Amino acid sequence: MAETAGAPHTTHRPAETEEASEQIVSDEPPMYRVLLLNDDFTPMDFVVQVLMQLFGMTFDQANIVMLEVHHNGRGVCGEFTREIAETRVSQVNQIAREHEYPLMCVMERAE
Ligand code: TYC
Repeated sequence: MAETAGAPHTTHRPAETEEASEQIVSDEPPMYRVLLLNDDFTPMDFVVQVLMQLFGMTFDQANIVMLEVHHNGRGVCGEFTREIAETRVSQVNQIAREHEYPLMCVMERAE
């Protein structure tokens, strides 16, 4: 069943035994972290432009995130609900492929 706005979000957390597992019910939707991954080919200024266009960052914010990725291998673009995160990941990967850069964007569940 599709989740509607305002519906409770149920998370099943597996535990050691089935008996010990628990259902956690929250009003908050699950959040997903969108991450950029480093590569040796995508130009720095292209990454900065993508962060500004798709994540609404200022030039200075985008530079900080780009350099974080460049130095540490990955960096956080933001945390979003699942649909928005999926859309941002697709948009980054699509614009990167259009320009024939290997830039990679992924998402992970934010706890
Ligand atoms: N490492 C790239 C370079 O030296 C720059 C880069 C930064 C690439 C962030 C990808 O997500 C990235 N041109």
